[in-house]
Amino acid sequence: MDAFVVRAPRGRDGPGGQGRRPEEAGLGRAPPRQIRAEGLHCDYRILFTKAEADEIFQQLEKEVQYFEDDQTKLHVFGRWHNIPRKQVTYGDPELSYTYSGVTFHPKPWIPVLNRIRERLTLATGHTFNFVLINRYKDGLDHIGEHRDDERELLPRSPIASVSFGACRDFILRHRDCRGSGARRGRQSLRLPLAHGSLLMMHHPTNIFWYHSVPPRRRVITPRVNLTFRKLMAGDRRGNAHPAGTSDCQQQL
Ligand SMILES: O=C(O)CCC(=O)C(=O)O
Ligand SMILES: [Mn+2]
Repeated sequence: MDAFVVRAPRGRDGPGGQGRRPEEAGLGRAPPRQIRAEGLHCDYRILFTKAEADEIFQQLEKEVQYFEDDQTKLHVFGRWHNIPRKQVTYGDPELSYTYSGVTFHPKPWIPVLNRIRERLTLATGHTFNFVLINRYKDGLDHIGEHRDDERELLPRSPIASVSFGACRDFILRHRDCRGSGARRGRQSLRLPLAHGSLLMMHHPTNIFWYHSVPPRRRVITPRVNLTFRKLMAGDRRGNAHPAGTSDCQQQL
């Protein structure tokens, strides 16, 4: 299977928010665009009207308090690096999340995050107990290629990625396309994620596909991305993901 299938709802353009926004047809009625390939199961849609997205973006900019000092560094290949963006986690109090040698404890939910979370549940039927927020001040801020496969994630649960602010390219690449021994050609998929959009990443996408938000020099305005997740509390984790399967070491 070497082709992507992107099924567009009738009368709409490709991913990236270039087409009509759902408020033109009635919010919530626009079906998601289905993005499918081998091991890839994603759905993309505009979730918030432009007015709502503008308001939420401003609230996020005012109210989200990003990590500082030690929590802005990651341990990659034996060295500590400053991450090229700002980051923070919010969520239920009993949860924690570890990647690249750093354990994050979530801050308590704030109203603007609950507003987004409730809309997500209404639109998708899924509930989420944790969110990782990344703020990219401009196109130089980025996130390297990785999979969301941390051991705390509830097995087979979806990840809901909501974006506000500047539109940035989200690149998906099959795991067999990576490295010198790649068994496939340069197969990747570019999804421009628009202001107010939702990308649902369903199982098994994060087993077979890596994703990244690469630098884009022409982007000069900020973007905030929120990935809502379903985490298991420490005492429920057991061996859901065998130790060592997570390779988020490359999540710089
Ligand atoms: O900013 C994005 O769209 C992706 C962020 C991401 O991959 C993550 O938080 O794990
Ligand atoms: Mn990710």
